[in-house]
Amino acid sequence: MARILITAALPYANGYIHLGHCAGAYVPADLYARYARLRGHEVLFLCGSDEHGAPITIAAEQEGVSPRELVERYHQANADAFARLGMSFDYYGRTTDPLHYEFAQRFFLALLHKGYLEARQEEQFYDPEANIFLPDRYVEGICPNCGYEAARGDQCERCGAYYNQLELRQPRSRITGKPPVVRRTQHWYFLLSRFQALLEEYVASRSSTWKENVLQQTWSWLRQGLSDRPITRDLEWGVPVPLPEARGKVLYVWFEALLGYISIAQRWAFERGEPELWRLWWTDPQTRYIAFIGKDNIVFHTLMFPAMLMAHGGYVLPENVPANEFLNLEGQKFSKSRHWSIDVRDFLADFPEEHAVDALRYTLAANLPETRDADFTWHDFAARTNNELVAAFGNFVHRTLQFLYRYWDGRIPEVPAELSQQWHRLAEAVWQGEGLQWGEGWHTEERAFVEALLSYPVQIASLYERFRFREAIAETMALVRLANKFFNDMAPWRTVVEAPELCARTLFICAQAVAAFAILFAPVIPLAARRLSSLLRLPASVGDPGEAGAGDRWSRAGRPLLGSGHCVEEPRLLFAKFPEQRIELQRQKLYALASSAAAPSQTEDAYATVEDLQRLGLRVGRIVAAEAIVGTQKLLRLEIDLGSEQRQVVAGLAQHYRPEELIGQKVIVATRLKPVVIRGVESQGMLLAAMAADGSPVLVAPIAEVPAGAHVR
Ligand code: B3M
Ligand code: ZN
Repeated sequence: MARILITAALPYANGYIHLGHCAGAYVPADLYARYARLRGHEVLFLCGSDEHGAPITIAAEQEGVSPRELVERYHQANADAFARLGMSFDYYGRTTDPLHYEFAQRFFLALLHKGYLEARQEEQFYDPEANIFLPDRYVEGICPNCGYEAARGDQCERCGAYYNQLELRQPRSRITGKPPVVRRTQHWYFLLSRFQALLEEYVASRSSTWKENVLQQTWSWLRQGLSDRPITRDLEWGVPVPLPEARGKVLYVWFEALLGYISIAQRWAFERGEPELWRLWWTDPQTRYIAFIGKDNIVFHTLMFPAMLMAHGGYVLPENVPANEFLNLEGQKFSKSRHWSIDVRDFLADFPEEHAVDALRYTLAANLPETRDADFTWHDFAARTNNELVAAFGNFVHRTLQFLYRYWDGRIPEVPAELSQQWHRLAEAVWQGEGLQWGEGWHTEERAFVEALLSYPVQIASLYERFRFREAIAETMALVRLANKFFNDMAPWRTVVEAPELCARTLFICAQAVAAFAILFAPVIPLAARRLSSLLRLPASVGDPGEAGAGDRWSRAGRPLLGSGHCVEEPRLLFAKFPEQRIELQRQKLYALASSAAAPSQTEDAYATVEDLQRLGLRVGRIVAAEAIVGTQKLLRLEIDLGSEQRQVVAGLAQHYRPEELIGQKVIVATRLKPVVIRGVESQGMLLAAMAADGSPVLVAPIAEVPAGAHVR
């Protein structure tokens, strides 16, 4: 058995956790942690709140509270939400923990003494009115690369360029709105460039198991060449830099938050009364460390954190960093500012039923953005619950248990001892990777289904091991469909009268399948799995799939765990369908909230971006032919020369222009609109026209000679 350390990205304590966060890092991490426990591995699963940095101080200002009040509110709220969502963290800590301050400061000094930190004088924007040096997120200006007017101090949200804040044009302080002055200050740099070769070797050694999206981003940073990174900031709120000459400075949040993974292990050990136990997990080379994160944290976990640990020495490095892509919501990006979000706490308030948590976990897990962005829709949530959890899985379990209860008083039927013995032998062979030697006496359908019960757990385990959770869950549900097919094909409602022995065998096999599902579904719908385990009165040897210890219970799935005569409880439904009107209500609530927030406001989202404009593909065109469209009063069919090509456009101009007066006119055409057919004529673009005072359209044209096809920017 292995010792597996699992961390999930520490969410900023500046807002409520929403479903997008869950699909990014947290549900995958919990699936893997629960699976690993079921394999009998020793697991330490850690997470906690990231409570420093500009994301906290800006949110605190926006909410009119202190950073301390902000993190107190959201740390607790998120810890509660995660717990109710079944996130099985062994500890959910926080970076305002004094243990964290102490550890991060000691770590900083260790790197300083080892010569991996260097103090450098540099120029930085300073807001004389607010009397504060301006960290990157506190400066806005015109992007030096693409001209975006609301670019942040370190990276442009629109074109993605990284730059030094001093390169911003027309910079302004986000605190006072005034232009800042440039002042000299001193910051300590982590000499990341020193680790270029070691990191290339480290990443190369992991390339066969890391996900493509993680490798791409990591190698692109390595190919550009790593530069040293400032790891201190002129901020009040944060972990103070432990040097007398660094008064008023704190550790850069991304430097200390990563160390939070270690300090939370220290807190966990301390609370257990074994304060040194954390070392076993973080410094023993036998530990396997898996870091689950969202898409925009990759290089901090595949380059920055490993380099910090290499510099210090003695720590295990991430074996894998399985980052997910983004989850969208009803086709749009999650957005706090536009209220386009479903916070976990809101979901739990609207769906208080216990099976709703499993339904949400199942919906998210079955559609994780593992290799590309995915989309959460309320329709999918209802479909997954009603058609898969209720109508497939719940149905199979219920009719099996009901049959046992009705015809065998809830006892597992008697079958020839040879059947169980053979079955156990076959299971051993499967997990040893050997071929199956089937004996006599199996009906064709029995053998096919028992073979599936033996082979699927092996396949599904392999998918979990490779963090391919969508497929793992799809395979588990595929096995459920095979179980339903087996039940239907064997028709126990008929054989109970016509062939009772065959019926007994059918129900014996189905009961073992139900027991298998209690294990195989445990990582993704743990509450239902637990309820099912108690319905089955699963013997202690199988243990509660959610608990640690008790060896490799996963490999027991698919074996005849329930002996003849074993008594199960009276069946109770595991899931209930969600009625359409309840789902429709949620959709309406989402749109209502979003439209209230979408009222013209000064947030970035209200602005279009230059990129939006460019997507229209505006170009100069020359009208070379024009004619009225027969049977319409308003429409003209135009042929437009765009230099490299000619387009046909339908325009509502017939009441404002005679066709002959348009010939030769230069106009502006939106060329990248989806072609549409209007009254049988395909229109491959749109002309720009201004509205005159009387509302009539006046074609917009260039005021000087430009060639047909010229791009409009
Ligand atoms: N808090 C970013 C985020 O919330 C950052 C992760 C830190 S992990 C050490 O996704
Ligand atoms: Zn830009």
